[in-house]
Amino acid sequence: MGNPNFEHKKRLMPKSALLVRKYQKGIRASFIGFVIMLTLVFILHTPSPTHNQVTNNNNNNNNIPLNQNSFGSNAINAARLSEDYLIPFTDKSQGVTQPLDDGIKVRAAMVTLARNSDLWELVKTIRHVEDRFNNRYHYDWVFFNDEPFSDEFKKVTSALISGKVKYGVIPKEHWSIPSFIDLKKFEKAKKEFAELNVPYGTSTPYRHMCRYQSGFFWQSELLDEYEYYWRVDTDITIFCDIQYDLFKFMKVNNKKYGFILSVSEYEQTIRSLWRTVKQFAEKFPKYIAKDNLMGFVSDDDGETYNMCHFWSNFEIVSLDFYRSEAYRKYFEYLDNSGGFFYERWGDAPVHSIAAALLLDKSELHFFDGLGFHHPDFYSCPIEEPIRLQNKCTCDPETDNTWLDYYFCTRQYFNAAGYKTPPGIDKKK
Ligand SMILES: Nc1nc2c(ncn2[C@@H]2O[C@H](COP(=O)(O)OP(=O)(O)OP(=O)(O)O)[C@@H](O)[C@H]2O)c(=O)[nH]1
Ligand SMILES: [Mg+2]
Repeated sequence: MGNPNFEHKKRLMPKSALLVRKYQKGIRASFIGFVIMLTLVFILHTPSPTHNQVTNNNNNNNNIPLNQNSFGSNAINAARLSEDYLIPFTDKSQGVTQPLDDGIKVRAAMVTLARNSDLWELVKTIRHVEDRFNNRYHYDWVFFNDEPFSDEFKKVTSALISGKVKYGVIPKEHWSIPSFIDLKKFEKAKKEFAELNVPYGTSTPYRHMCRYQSGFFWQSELLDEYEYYWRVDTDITIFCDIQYDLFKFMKVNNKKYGFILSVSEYEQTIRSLWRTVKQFAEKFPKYIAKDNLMGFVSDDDGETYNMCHFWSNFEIVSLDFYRSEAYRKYFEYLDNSGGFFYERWGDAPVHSIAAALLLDKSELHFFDGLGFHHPDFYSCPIEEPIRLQNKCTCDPETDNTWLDYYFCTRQYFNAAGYKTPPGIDKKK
């Protein structure tokens, strides 16, 4: 007779429990094995801490590791590898490719010229650029000012930016009236501009700004470590997700000058600019590129300027282009003529004429699919599937890109020999 209690338990136990008891050892061993296997799988698939840390600090070398684990980067790559990923018609007609993120960045930075008083307008701009682009890449951002930046400016901007931030004070000689300027002639010019109601025609700081953007910012040692820059003005908006690295794009496609909008210049402000450019070209023909883009800036093969220029409040440029002997000589020549002061030459026509004449036309690029605004004009991608894919928030009705009056993007496409997208004729 056995133990009555045991007998009782035995009766109450289900059959499965009896089986568990029978194979207890084997089950325990399999369970431990399973746990060990799970732990190994987990360890092998977790990136090492050193891999995670590579990004934010940084960026003095050519091949800079990009944090693939940073927000969105892998997701964007996955989306872009899918067959459904669309690139704008204009990228196809310009024959460019959008690079995939491979963990390697180029040496590049956003650059902003700003006053302390621009801070609260600028913070919105920084958010646009960070949210739509830089939160995945963590590129540096360099600020310049003709006065020291306030502590508040530095504190607020650096809190918003995901890369390294630098603040530079512009040397006096880059932001003052040079000794070769005849002050009486300068005052007379400003009076005349006041009568003509030329925008910023009487402003001296505005002239310093245009001259600085034309010939000096790229000389700053704060930019020595970079190969490309994106000019971000304080008063711009980006409307779409930018799903690729714009700087790497420049490099892999061998581009030196990238723009988004192109417009006509106010003729009064540059009365003698083309004459001066022609003198420069006659004196230094070796700097004029053989396969240049003269057709963008002139309708009569160089005789006169047609006022077309790239709107420089958005430009992504190879700094080596500005640092080149050709561009330095060009700027020096223009500057010595005094036109930045006696007239009111803008950096936009100065940059654009240089890009059109000193570069090979294949080295320029029209950016599409980004969505951009600077008062008072908009770039909003013409193709709806692109706007939806890139989560654009601009109203397509506002787009000025393809208007054939005052705007010059069609001129650019014609001069460069690229096909324009279907549908632009509705935009006349
Ligand atoms: N530090 C400094 N920055 C300036 C000065 N003037 C303009 N800037 C900056 O230079 C950039 C271009 O200046 P804007 O005043 O916007 O010139 P603009 O775009 O030709 O003119 P708007 O059509 O009025 O916007 C902006 O990022 C300004 O914040 C100045 O006197 N000092
Ligand atoms: Mg502006």
